[in-house]
Amino acid sequence: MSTICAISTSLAEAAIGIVRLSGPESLPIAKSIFRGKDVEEKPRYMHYGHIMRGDEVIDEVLMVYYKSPYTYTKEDMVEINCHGGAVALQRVLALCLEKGARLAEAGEFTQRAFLNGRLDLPQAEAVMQLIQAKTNLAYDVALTHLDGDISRKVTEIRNVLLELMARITLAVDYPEEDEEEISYEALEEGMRGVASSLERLLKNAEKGRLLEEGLRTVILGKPNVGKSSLLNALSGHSRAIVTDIAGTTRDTIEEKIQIDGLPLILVDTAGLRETLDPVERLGVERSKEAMERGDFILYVLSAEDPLDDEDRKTLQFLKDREYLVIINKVDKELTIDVEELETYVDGDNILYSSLLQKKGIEEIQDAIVERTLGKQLSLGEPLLQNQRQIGLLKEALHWCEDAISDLEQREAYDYIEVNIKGCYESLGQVLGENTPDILGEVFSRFCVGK
Ligand SMILES: Nc1nc2c(ncn2[C@@H]2O[C@H](COP(=O)(O)OP(=O)(O)OP(=O)(O)O)[C@@H](O)[C@H]2O)c(=O)[nH]1
Ligand SMILES: [Mg+2]
Repeated sequence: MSTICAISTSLAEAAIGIVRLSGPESLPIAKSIFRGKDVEEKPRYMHYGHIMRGDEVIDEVLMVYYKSPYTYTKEDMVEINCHGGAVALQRVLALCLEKGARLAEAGEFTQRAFLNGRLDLPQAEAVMQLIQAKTNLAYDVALTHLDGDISRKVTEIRNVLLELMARITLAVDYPEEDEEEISYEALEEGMRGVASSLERLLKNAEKGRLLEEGLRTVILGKPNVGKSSLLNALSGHSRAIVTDIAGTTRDTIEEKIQIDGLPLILVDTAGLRETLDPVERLGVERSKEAMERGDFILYVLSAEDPLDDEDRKTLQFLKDREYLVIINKVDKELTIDVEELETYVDGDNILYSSLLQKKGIEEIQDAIVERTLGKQLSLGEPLLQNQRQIGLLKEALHWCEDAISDLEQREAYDYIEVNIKGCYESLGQVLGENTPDILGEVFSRFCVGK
């Protein structure tokens, strides 16, 4: 294995920067360019000294030696804490290269950590996700992946599959053993359990997508109820024009915002009403399209307007959607019939605001987060975002569904086993494995030689 090195920190002007080495030659290379106390004797200690090219001082540094296998890559590693900024770092790096290290490729330290078994593949992928996270929420999700939540869940599912395969193998290959033969019903039940676990993971992954792309949140309601005021309140500046003229917003307006790290694409729309004005009518059409394409709907009503048929028509659609109803203008007289409203929508989804007086905005923000990601995140199920993993899970689900339909048809066991094995192997690829040791598992579990 070659020894790799790289600048592991930013090249921007900074107090310190780190050049990192990994591989068997890390220590010899480091010793050949370091003048200071002997680094070999005390791993994990910071050693003060200078990086030298012959008699020339290159930089004043602190150096740490990490002894294999207790390192990030499980190989011998050295970290040289140099002065920050591009010059010092590039000088030290160049010297390491001269002494025989090779420039690391992108992600190569983490790749080695994976190849040497310190991280599994989803954990290695989580490292990249951590570094790339743009919001607190995305970062927290990546942390749960680094902690191994994906592997735990996938392994749990695989263990079920392994058990089923082992019992099939036993029934097919060793029919003379008096272990009770597994029934079609039991197999079917097992595979249905696996299917629903996979479906849950994939459904959660849909939430993961929202974290990356942003939750399309469409603000709907009749003219003049305060839709544009809501967009402005949530985005914290005057993005959309607000007037007391009904029909002010004629086209959909989009604005990217974040609430507690949840990225949102807010869409303000033209007020819903029957109108003869051709421009406004087009706007209303677009509002309806936006409603279709939205992940989440904020339906705004005015406290002083009774519900009308236009409202009723839209409210009916909300049941099947993720939504909140916001009764705005509560600074005015509350003439809206909340009881009737509750025949259309869940009372828990109704919030009150006075955007004019800046009241109720925080409650709206909290409710959006809670209703979209909050609940999901606290469930403790992994929130997958990685397309490779999602693709493999879909593949696994496919095998699983094939197995179930074969079971329903009472196909031969070894036929069914192929599908179960396909499912198992797809999941193995999630973890970065290729060859499952099924036979070993059979013998260890069932003591056939007995
Ligand atoms: N009293 C009161 N007025 C409000 C409140 N929120 C908004 N308004 C006023 O209501 C009027 C309409 O607000 P907008 O935000 O433009 O309403 P809209 O739903 O976007 O209207 P259209 O774009 O025409 O469909 C403006 O004059 C706002 O100042 C509120 O909480 N209380
Ligand atoms: Mg408007």
